[in-house]
Amino acid sequence: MKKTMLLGALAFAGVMALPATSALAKATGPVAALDTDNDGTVDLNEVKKSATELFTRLEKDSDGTVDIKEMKGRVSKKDFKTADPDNDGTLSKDEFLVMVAGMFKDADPDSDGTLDAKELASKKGKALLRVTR
Ligand SMILES: [Ca+2]
Ligand SMILES: [Ca+2]
Ligand SMILES: [Ca+2]
Repeated sequence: MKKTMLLGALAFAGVMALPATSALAKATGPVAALDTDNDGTVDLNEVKKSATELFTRLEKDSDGTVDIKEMKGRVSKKDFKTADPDNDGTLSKDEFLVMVAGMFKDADPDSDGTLDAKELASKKGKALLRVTR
């Protein structure tokens, strides 16, 4: 009985492993796009990884910072200002990631450190996605 269950579990694991490596990944949407460890939720590390890639993409002139123009309306003027404590009109990668972490917290009302599909679909979740990918 035990052996059968183990074999069943192994077969199941094999089936589960397939979609993850194929182009037809199980879920679509923002969670699936960001969920690199495939646990069904998005944590701050996953968001930061994607946000870092976005920062590099936005940073057209490669001077190590993004200005509000390079942000292309992804954040409001007010939020940009808040994220720029040294007021030099640009966000360094550190400033950018601090902003992203703050928005992650805002988007996580149950404070469990992860965002599920519902949290990402909220207003604050969407705001976070705009600076994440
Ligand atoms: Ca995850
Ligand atoms: Ca700055
Ligand atoms: Ca949460």
